[in-house]
Amino acid sequence: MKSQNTILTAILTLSLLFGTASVSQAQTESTETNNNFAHLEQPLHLKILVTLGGLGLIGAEVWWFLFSKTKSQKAITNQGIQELEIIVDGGYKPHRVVVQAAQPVRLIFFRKDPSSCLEKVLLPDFYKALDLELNQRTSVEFTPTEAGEYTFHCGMNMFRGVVEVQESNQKNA
Ligand SMILES: [Cu+2]
Repeated sequence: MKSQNTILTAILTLSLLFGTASVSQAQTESTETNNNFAHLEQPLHLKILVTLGGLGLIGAEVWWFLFSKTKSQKAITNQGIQELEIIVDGGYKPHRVVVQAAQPVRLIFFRKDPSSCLEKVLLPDFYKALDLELNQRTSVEFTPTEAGEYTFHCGMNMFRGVVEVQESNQKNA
């Protein structure tokens, strides 16, 4: 429900923005015909600048995705449980968690972000759903049986993280 509302709001905001843009465009055009301000059109270098800015943003985003993928963190085993704290603040930090298979895992979500988007975290592969209280730590425990990559995400699937389960290398430990 909430997600639908958010999407609706986003669409409304966008259409408002476009609406405003076309109105100002129309005004510009009428000014052009009425007065002698012939050069109201934006100069070419400005257009290039805007285009380059956009490309730069796209590049930054791609770079962030590639770079952030390497930002993984290994869980530390404490009394037989692999434990790791994940800060929930504009996403999950770290958003890639490395654990060993066949050993209990405890993830502690520390929510610092008031946005309702992040109030829930779901780990569908482990059948877990958590409600996160603001400025509190909420933990979840599960034991991954097979190596692989398992995603966790917020209620609307906008923010995601990965639990990377590695083949257990200390079976007799
Ligand atoms: Cu969300």
